[in-house]
Amino acid sequence: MNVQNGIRQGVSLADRYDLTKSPVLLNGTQALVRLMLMQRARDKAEGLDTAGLCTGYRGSPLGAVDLTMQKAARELEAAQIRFQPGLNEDLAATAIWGSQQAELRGEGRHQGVFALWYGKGPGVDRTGDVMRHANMAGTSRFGGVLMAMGDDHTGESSTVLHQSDWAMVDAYMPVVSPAGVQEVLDYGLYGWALSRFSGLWVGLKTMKDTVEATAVVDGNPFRQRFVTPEFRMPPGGLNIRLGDTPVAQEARMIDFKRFAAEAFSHANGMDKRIWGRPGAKIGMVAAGKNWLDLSHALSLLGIDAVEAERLGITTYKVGQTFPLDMKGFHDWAEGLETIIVIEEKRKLIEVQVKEAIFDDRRGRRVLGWHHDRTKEELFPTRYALDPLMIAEKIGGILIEEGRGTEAVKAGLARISEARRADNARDMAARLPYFCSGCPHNSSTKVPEGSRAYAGIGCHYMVQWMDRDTSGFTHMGGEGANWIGEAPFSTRDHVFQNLGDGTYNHSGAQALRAALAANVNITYKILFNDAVAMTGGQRHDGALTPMAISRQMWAEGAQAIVVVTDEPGKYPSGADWAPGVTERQFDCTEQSPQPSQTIWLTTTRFCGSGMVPRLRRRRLSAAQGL
Ligand SMILES: Cc1ncc(C[n+]2csc(CCOP(=O)(O)OP(=O)(O)O)c2C)c(N)n1
Repeated sequence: MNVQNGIRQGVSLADRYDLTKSPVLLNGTQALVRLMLMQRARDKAEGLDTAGLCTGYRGSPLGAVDLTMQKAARELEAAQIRFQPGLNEDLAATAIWGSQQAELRGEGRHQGVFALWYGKGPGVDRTGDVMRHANMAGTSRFGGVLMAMGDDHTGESSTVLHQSDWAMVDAYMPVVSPAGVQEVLDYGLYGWALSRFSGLWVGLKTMKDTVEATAVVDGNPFRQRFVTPEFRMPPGGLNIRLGDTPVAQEARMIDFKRFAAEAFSHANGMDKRIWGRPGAKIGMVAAGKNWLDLSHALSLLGIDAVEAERLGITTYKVGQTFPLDMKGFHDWAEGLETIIVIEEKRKLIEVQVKEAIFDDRRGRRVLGWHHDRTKEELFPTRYALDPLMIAEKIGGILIEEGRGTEAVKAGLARISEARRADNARDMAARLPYFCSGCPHNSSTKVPEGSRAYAGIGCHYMVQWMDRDTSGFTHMGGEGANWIGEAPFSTRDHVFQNLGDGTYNHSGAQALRAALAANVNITYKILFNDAVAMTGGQRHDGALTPMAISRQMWAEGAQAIVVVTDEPGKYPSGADWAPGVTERQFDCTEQSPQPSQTIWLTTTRFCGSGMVPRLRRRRLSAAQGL
């Protein structure tokens, strides 16, 4: 780097994908792009002809992966990396499974394909079937699979509070948990190395705190060297193969792959003692975002590395949260009397720590969700943790343990004073609403006496407007709930709103189910020509109102009405399904059709979910769902 008069010369935004430049400024999503480029560079340097595939589906906190990958198309292409937006998450994962099969039959163009899947937590959930199958089948030797799961622990931008770690565990996938942008790079490269070695898909946990963050990072692709552990491989190894059987796959998974992942973590020191030394009595364990929280909490209590050592405290940063490197953990925990696990949401590290020391009969205590003696809740499983709360809990434990120094007490007093002062009042609060001019403003109105269901998309917001709309389903279930409700309801008809992006992702299937069950429902397919809420992406494939009408007609919809803000917008020869009628926008009219009607509301304007953020907690439901 050239420095003149204290000013760095030659720094440009283009550096972020230039592997000859480091350090670089990256946000977490850009780091995923650079990560792929770095993997290719490492392979090339090893003389390996590999290629890359990135596919998945948008959703916060990974809503902009597709847009970011598309912007980097030139760099990716030059590195033999393909970006392919998925139609939905599970089909994208199936494509990733395919990428691991490319060399199986001697037809491969490369020696391996390293692959990156991305998706929001609910997208992980719907992908469960593929994850299990594909992880059982395995990865290719010079390929490897990373699954970047976008987790929203506080439901800020989601219809549900979610955590994907356990979905990964359920499919026997190792999980790595970066604590920021640097570790998205470091753990990402580790993840592919692990995936190649163990034959497993690897989960890369991302959260808004770690991926919607920007940092100056060391972007040198060769910064890490991975060690291959001594491991007794079964005949045929652990990677994907032809002619496999489900029984053999399960045995390979249980007897070898899981242990290979543990051995790989140990050999590469993924979990580390950070502060303190052997002989310490109190140990604190955390990973990812909670590691950042813990570091902050300790600083609030006036504890730094020197003070920790003096107090007999040691901290342990876990990089691979599953499977936990048991040997590494035992080495660190030797001599400890009290182990505190700071972990939000459903406990993953805590249960493994308890398993690790269950038989050792040394009376070591583990405090996590609950205090072991008082049974009082320490680190709740609901919602999330924050540094203040952690500091309060840890400060209390240190006092109990006779290590409550003046600095710790002063830290606690400052926190309690700050809480009393209520010095962080909300400056503004308002519920999110549609962008001005948004078509959903009028298209979500219902006739008097009717009621509607919402779904996933911007129109979810109508639930807190005066629109007689309450209740919703997950993405792609829209209207299927009425199949179960209708036979037991005194109401004979409902409206169901369905965004065009959701229709494309999976909603068409729910429509088919409603038609097959012959329930009385009017779908309003809200065509705004964008997947608005996640950033206004174009639809994958060619989706037009005409095509939807033909699809629905072929499925057997009884009537299809095009409701538009501009009558006559479509030319007389437009390729509508037979019998389609067009009418001007008035969604408060009673549907003239008896049942199973599709209203296709089509408009031109979409502001793509650009609701201003005034107050994140209240507004975020409108941001990305
Ligand atoms: C399974 C799943 N994947 C992704 C998301 C993230 N997500 C929330 S809203 C949305 C866009 C929906 O687009 P569309 O149906 O066209 O509605 P619009 O926002 O345009 O009104 C997406 C992808 C999600 N909620 N669930």
